[in-house]
Amino acid sequence: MAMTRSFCFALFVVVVCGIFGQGSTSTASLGNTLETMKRKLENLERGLQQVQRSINQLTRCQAPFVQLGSSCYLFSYMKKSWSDAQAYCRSMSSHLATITSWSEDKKIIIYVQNNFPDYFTWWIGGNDMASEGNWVWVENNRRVSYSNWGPREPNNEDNEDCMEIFHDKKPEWNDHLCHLAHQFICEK
Ligand SMILES: [Ca+2]
Ligand SMILES: [Ca+2]
Ligand SMILES: [Ca+2]
Repeated sequence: MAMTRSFCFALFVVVVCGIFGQGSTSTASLGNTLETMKRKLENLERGLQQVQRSINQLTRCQAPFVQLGSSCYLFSYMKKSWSDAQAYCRSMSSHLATITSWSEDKKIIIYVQNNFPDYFTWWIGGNDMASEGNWVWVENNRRVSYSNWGPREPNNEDNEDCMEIFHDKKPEWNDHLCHLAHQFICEK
């Protein structure tokens, strides 16, 4: 009888240990599965964000804007004063173009030469309205560092405070009278 009791006790221990042992294995396995699913969800979320960025990029630059390199421009056939041109650009969620490198300048020059050979003047975003001789971009009020002024420009003749690309023999920058109506280039 004593032996039967010992045997039963041993059996009980084996069964209980088995149940609890299996339980901890299942818990660990569930934890691993959840961890894997979490990683997959995180990857999926990153993928979706990437797709969203690509969609934003594609829809950001639609006609009448054109993509040149990493920026998006509108070359306007309309003629407006510099301030009206900037207001128009703003109404199109953009600003008069900020040209910050020869690489960007060259892309714009080539585009203008190829597509608008008969258009000679284009307002862009530089101006020295606030302080004579201190040229800033209207987009962000940052100082103009890269520049492509023509010979003896800017000359502030009759108080010229607005920047244009003057496309004669070769396209260069000139300061001109802000109230004059010119074509213009918006950027976003
Ligand atoms: Ca720019
Ligand atoms: Ca000036
Ligand atoms: Ca000038």
